[in-house]
Amino acid sequence: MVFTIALTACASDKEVNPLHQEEAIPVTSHTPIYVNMINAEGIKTGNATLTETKEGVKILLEAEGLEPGTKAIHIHETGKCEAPDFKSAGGHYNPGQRQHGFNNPKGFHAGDLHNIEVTDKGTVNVEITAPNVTLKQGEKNTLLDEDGSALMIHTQADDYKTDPAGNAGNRIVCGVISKK
Ligand SMILES: [Cu+2]
Repeated sequence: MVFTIALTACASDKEVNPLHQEEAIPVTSHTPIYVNMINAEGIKTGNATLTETKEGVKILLEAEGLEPGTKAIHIHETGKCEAPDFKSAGGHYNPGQRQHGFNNPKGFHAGDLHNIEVTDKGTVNVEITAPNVTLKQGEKNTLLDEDGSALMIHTQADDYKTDPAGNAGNRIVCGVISKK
């Protein structure tokens, strides 16, 4: 019975969850976004689950079949992953019109993220928090704008400084972030 009530509340845009009313968190932001990650051959190589939290958007990323080492990962501006080069995803998501890089005085992009480590087995299994974006539609920094956005892994590490893309090399894995 309690479960039924919770489901009903989730269907509404404006209701808060009756089970946690003191927190008054909008129910829509609880809906996770599931992302298929595809490689340059267009084959699924992993997945990501994005969840709205108080700290920002939490990204749980799992992937395999990658070259070991430190890799850049960013959120790009367009939710379109056309293999092999993924240029279709555009530049970094940057609603604040800043330059690239955490160590750039004119930085950084909302879509900038910290590098990830791919294991010797070619796998990655990480939790990343993107503090400057949201899944709430209608906000200036939402990942779910009209054309969505994309989660992108590169061949090399991000130097956190070089505009516009941190010298991160080619785009190798891409996943569309969108409402459906
Ligand atoms: Cu990138």
